[in-house]
This record gives sequence, C-alpha cells and structure tokens, in this order.
Amino acid sequence: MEEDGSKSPLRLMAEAFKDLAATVNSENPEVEVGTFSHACSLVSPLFGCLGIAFKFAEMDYVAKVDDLAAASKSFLTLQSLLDHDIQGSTVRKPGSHSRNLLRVKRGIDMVKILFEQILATEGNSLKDQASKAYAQVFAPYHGWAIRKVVAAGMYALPTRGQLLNKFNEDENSARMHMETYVAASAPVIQYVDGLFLSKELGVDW
Ligand code: 1PZ
Repeated sequence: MEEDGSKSPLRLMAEAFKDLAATVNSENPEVEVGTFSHACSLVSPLFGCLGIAFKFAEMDYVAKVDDLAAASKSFLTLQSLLDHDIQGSTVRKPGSHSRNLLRVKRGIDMVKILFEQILATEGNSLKDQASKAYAQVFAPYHGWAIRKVVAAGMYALPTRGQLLNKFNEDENSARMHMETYVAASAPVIQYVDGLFLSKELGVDW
C-alpha cells in the first residue's frame, strides 16, 4: 500500500528504467548521459535500507553516478562519452567516466539480480538473495578485503518485511515494481555491455 504513490522510490526507479528501456529498444538508440545517470541515481534510496555496513558501497556508487551526471554537461550520449575516453586512451583509467559507467552498470545489474532473487523466493531473510547477487556481479572484481566486509554486512541486512516497510510497499505493490524494474533494466544493462563490446573495450575488468 503506497501512501503516496508518486513518492514511492521503487516506483520511481521502475518507471525511470522503463523509459530508458523504451529508448534502448528503439531503432537507433541514443541514450543520453543525463537520462541514464538520473535513472541510476534513483537506485540510491535502496542503500538507506541496507544498514551501516553498506555505507561505503553507497559512497562509491553515488560518487560514480555523480561523475556521470557531471559528464552529461560535456557529453550528450553514452556513446560519445566512451568515444572521448577511447581517443584519450583513458577508458580504464581510475576515475574515468567510462570506467565509472561500467561500475554503475554493475550496480544496476546487482539490483536486478537481487530483485529477481527476491521475487523467486519466500522467507524473511535477504541474505542468500543478496549474497547471490553480489557473487554474480561484483565479487569477481573485488579483492579479498572488500569481499570479506560485504560478507559480514550480509548478516546485518534488514528482513524482507523491514525492507518493504521502509519502502512503504506491501508485498503486491513491491512485486509489481520489482518486476517492472527487472524487465526494464535487462535491455539497458545489455545496451551498455553492447557499447563496450562493440568498441572492443571488454567488460571484464
Ligand atoms: C541487500 C543487498 C546488499 C547489497 C550489497 C552491495 C554490496 C556492494 C559492495 C561494494 C563495495 C564497494 C567498495 C568499493 C569498490 C571499488 O573498489 C570498486 C571499483 O571502483 P574503481 O576502482 O573503478 O574506482 N567499485 C565498484 O565495484 C562499484 C561498487 C558499487 C556498489 C553498488 C551496489 C549497488 C547494489 C545495491 C543493492 C541494494
């Protein structure tokens, strides 16, 4: 039950990605950096529900999304942002827009897998679902120390019920928004991967 549907963070997230998906699925997709970074910024409220252990994930994610938002003043599309780093040989350089784009893409992918897991399971713990999403998306790229901290943080996650409460959702409205996000984020994630791969930049770094 949403007291004020227009303010539901899950709904805002789902709708922003639905719009992005429509762009990506159009004939000649041109995804604007500003539209993309705005949609990604709507994921941030999730962190508020995760507890203190995930504060550092939030800081890193938000900094990278902010960098993309700032880049939108210089580059109209994700494609032109990548081209700029290719020309300067700065694609993999720490802090580059392209590198941040790849990290942010992983963030929205992790949320997608987490929601898929939540939709597919019952029970009140989120630990297994979150661990699985992290293992698939981030663990291969994080060193031992970060993986340990994340694993410890998994014990401090809220329960499913607490998460829905914080989002001001009941099971049905939450399911609906999560399903929308899962369906809409898939082509967006694929599109970003496709951009990197079409320019032979790889996505496994
Ligand atoms: C209920 C779900 C629990 C979700 C837990 C999410 C855990 C992610 C933990 C990430 C710790 C981030 C610490 C910093 C990592 C950086 O070294 C890397 C590489 O950055 P670079 O070298 O390019 O500057 N950063 C990342 O890999 C991006 C991390 C973003 C994390 C976003 C997670 C979004 C998921 C939210 C789920 C609700």
